Amino acid sequence: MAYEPQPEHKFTFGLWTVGNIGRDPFGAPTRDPLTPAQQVRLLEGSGAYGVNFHDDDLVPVDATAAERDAIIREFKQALNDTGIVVPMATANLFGDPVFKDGAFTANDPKVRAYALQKVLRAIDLGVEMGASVYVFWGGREGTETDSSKSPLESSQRFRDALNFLCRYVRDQGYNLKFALEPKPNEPRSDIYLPSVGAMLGFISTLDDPEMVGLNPEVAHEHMSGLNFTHAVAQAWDAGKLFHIDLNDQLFGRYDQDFRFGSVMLKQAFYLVKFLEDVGYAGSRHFDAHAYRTSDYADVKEFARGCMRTYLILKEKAARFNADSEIQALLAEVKADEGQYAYLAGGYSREVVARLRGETFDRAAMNRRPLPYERLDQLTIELLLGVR
Ligand code: GLT
Ligand code: MN
Ligand code: MN
Repeated sequence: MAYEPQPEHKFTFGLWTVGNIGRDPFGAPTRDPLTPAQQVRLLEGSGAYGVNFHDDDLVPVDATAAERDAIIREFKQALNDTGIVVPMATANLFGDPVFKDGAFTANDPKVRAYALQKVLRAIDLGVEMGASVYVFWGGREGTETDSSKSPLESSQRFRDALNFLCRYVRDQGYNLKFALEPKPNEPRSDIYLPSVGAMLGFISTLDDPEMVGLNPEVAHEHMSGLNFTHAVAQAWDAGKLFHIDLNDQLFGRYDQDFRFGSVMLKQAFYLVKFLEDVGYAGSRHFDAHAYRTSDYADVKEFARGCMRTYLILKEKAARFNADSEIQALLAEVKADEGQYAYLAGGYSREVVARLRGETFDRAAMNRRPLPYERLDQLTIELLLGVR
C-alpha cells in the first residue's frame, strides 16, 4: 500500500510523545498513563522503527532495584515482541523541582553534581537498551532574570559538563554520540544557546567536538520565526546533523509540538526534500504529541499521520526532482556559460587582477529573468496534488 511506514524509513517516537497524557499548564491530564511497555505496544504494527526515552520515562527516579528490573524486563519483552528498537536516549533534567534553576548551569554546585550523576546513569541505561545517540535538551538551562547568573559562567559550566561526559563515554568505550537540542525559551524565559547556529558555535569550543552534534527541532526554530530547513542545512553542512526532532508549529507561539506537517505544510515539504536529497540516514524522530482532546485510538492516528505525511512529502520531493517544467526553470535560472569558472579555484593575485579587469553591465544583469513566481506556483500545484 502506498505511504505505508516501514522500519527502513527510520521513524521513531519518544515514549513521552505517544505516552503524553495531555497535561498542559492550565489543565490536568486527559489520558490515563501507559506503562513504557504499553507505549511500545501502542506502536505495534504501525511501521515505526524505534522508541526513544528519558531515563525517568522508563524507570521512575525513586524506583527500587527490583522495580527497575521488572520495568526493564517488561520493556525489553515489548521491544522483542514488536521488533521496535531504541536508537536514542536522554535524561530528564527539567521536570524535578531540584532542576528549577537548571541542571548543568544551576548556581548550586550540588545540583550540578547531581545532574552529572543522573546523566552518567542515563547514558548507561541508554547504551544498555541499544542507543547510539544521546540527546541533551537543556530546558531549564537559562534564566528569568540575568541578575541570577552570568551567561559566560553558564557557558563554562555547560562546557565543563559536556567535556566530562564525553570523556566518560570514551572511557567506557561506548558507541555513543551526543546531540544538543536548542530551544529559545519555555520553560525558562530565556534558554541558553537558543538556536542551531548558537549550538554549532558552542560545539566548536568543546574538548571533543567530534563527538557532539545537533538535534534540531522544527518547533523550536519556528518559535523564533526562523527557517528550519536553513538551520538543518547549516548543521548538515557542518557534519553535525546527528538526529532530528520532527513536529510542527506556528511561528512565534508556545511550543506546540503538533503532528508533523499539520500546520506549515510547505515548510515541511522543503525539510523532507532536503533530508531526502542529501541522504540523511539517521532517525526521523517525531517529537510531537496528539491533541489534548485525543484518546489513545486517536493517538495512534496521530502517530500514523506523522509518518504518512513524511512519506507523502517524500514522494512530492521525488516528483519535484522529476518534474521537467520545474527542472527546466531551475536549469534556466542557474545557467552558467563558464565565463567566471576561473573564480572556482579560489584566491590568487592573478585571479584578482583578472576580476579587476572585468566590466559588468548591471542593467543587463538585472534583465536576466528569475521567474520564481512561476516556480513557486508550480511547487504549490504539485503540493496541492494537481500536477
Ligand atoms: C521535551 C522537549 C523536547 C525534547 C525532549 C528531550 S523532552 O518534551 O519539549 O523538545 O526533545 O529531552
Ligand atoms: Mn518542542
Ligand atoms: Mn525535541
